[in-house]
Amino acid sequence: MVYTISHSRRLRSTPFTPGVEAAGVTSYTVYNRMLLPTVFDSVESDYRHLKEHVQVWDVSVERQIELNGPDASHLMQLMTPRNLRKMQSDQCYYVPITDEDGKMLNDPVAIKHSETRWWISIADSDLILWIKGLAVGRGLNVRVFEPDVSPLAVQGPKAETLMARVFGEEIYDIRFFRYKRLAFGETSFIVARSGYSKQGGFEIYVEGSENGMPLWNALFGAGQDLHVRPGCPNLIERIEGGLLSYGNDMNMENSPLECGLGKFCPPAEDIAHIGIEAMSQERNAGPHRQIRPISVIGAPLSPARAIWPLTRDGVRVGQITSATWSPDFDTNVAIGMVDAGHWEAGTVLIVETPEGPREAIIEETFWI
Ligand code: THG
Repeated sequence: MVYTISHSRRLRSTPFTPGVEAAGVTSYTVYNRMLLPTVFDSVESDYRHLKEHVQVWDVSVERQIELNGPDASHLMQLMTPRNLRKMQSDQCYYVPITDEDGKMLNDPVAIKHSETRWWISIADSDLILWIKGLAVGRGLNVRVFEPDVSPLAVQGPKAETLMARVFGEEIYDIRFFRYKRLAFGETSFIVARSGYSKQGGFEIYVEGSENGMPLWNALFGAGQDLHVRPGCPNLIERIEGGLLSYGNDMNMENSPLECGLGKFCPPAEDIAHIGIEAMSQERNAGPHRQIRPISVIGAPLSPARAIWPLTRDGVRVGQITSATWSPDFDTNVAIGMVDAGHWEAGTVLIVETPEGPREAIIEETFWI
């Protein structure tokens, strides 16, 4: 089956789309109503290259929502169980966003500019509608809008070398999940040490769409000898690393504890956030199910496109939500949600794949 997706204003291109298309993108997905490349060469050769060299990723789909005004910090803390009290104005935090039942609405990265200005770098859900509703409903003095900001990620073991050539030696002083504002030509961008891979790297928050292609061209111009290539979040690498995908591995039926994000939300009764009652009840009782790393035994499987049910003695005990073959670990790697009593490492379950039933083993930790 070969088909294309019709483009229109509703399915947004990005400031880097001309570069992505000239470089020969072969597959896109849609994320926040915008194009997200998923494959350039092949998923496996993109994976190999990501782990050895350096890639430039158009992750404009990580749309920013700006909170701007006197109540910005209050609104930010209202939305997340993560304690923001000690967060500095050069930090980024991975923050679960929960509804009134303590269920996940999104799992963005929050970027703090100041007490009165934040960006929320969202995963794939219409979070801006919830935030605007909260701001209006609570009568908060804050503007909530999507600024013209498009993240470009530089990922891989040679990311530091490439970034230092374009932005200078200050790159080396940026710590994990911290940022600096660095000059680029006549303008400057926020550059954070972060990104949706475990290979290390940076995210550049490109302000002004017109600055997109000049930055793209500068990175490719400076990195020829480093074998720089365009890339994108890689399915194999992100499963090996246990990076969760909202809408795939969890959705608004799941809590942060179920998602294994409890470490980001230690109990803090003095922090008023939406869903706090539900979360403390769940913390006391323990979550009913949890995300686990799972290996699926046998020959290489095609990537999961839908849920694969997990059973034990014929009884449903969970589901695999992401799965693919891992060349480096020589097994099928997967992320799944497993019911309490069945998620202990070493437990053997049966998974129903499109290629038939297979043994599935709960792992202790993700692979990288
Ligand atoms: N970067 C930025 N925005 C994003 C993503 C990103 N928005 C969408 C999506 N990705 C949000 N989801 C995630 C998931 C995982 C991480 C970041 C965003 C992540 N996790 C690390 C981990 O789990 O090892 C580190 C978390 C931490 O220690 O704080 O990086 O990628 N801008």
